[in-house]
Amino acid sequence: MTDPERLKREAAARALALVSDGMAVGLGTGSTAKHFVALLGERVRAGLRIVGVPTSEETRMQAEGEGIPLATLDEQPVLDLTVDGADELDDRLRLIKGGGGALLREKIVAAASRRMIVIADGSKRVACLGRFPLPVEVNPFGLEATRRAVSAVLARRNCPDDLRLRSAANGTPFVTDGGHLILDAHLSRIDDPEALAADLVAVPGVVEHGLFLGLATGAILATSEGLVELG
Ligand code: ABF
Repeated sequence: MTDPERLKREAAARALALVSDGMAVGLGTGSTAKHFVALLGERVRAGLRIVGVPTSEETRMQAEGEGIPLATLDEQPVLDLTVDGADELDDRLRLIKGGGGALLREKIVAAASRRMIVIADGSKRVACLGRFPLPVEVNPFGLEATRRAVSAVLARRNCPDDLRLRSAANGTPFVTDGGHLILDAHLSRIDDPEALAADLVAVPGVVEHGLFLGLATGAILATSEGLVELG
């Protein structure tokens, strides 16, 4: 296993210690969450009784393959714990998520969870959010009008107007599990995440954005010097 993968697995293994019998657990998406789901699968096969709620179709397929009992969020609307990755986090546990395109379900699941623990390697920790492009999930209807409205928000917040429609590997627009598109905002830094988040959700065509504010309750970061826990 490469060094970054080993660090991600260490963070995932620490998060696994937070899971106990009878819990409803939100299952994140991405390469770090994938380690968590794999380790959780081992525990389930050894007798742990939990129910998982996946945050993406990709995670649902992995969890099914691991033999983890699954429920929908409608069947299990309150979760004890969600464990998920992040693209960036700051020391106030504010996050950018959505690089993998699963931000909408990830945010709905996080908001339905009593605890939301971020697992990541230490490189994801930043002093100021925004180096990672901020995903803005939009309805395909009226894409150009929505793009202009999001640009106007960025101008008002003194951010660069660099919005790029995300493409899939085959060059066609990337489509989320919910059938939406993603505009990635290349901002370099976000000085006031709360204000930007409020402005973005006020745009009618915006379905969600990748700023997760006040949702994470803790973070487990694996660094070459060992595990760092926040929150
Ligand atoms: C998901 O996976 C996303 O919200 C985030 O974009 C990404 C992090 O992926 P990785 O763990 O592969 O860096 O949690």
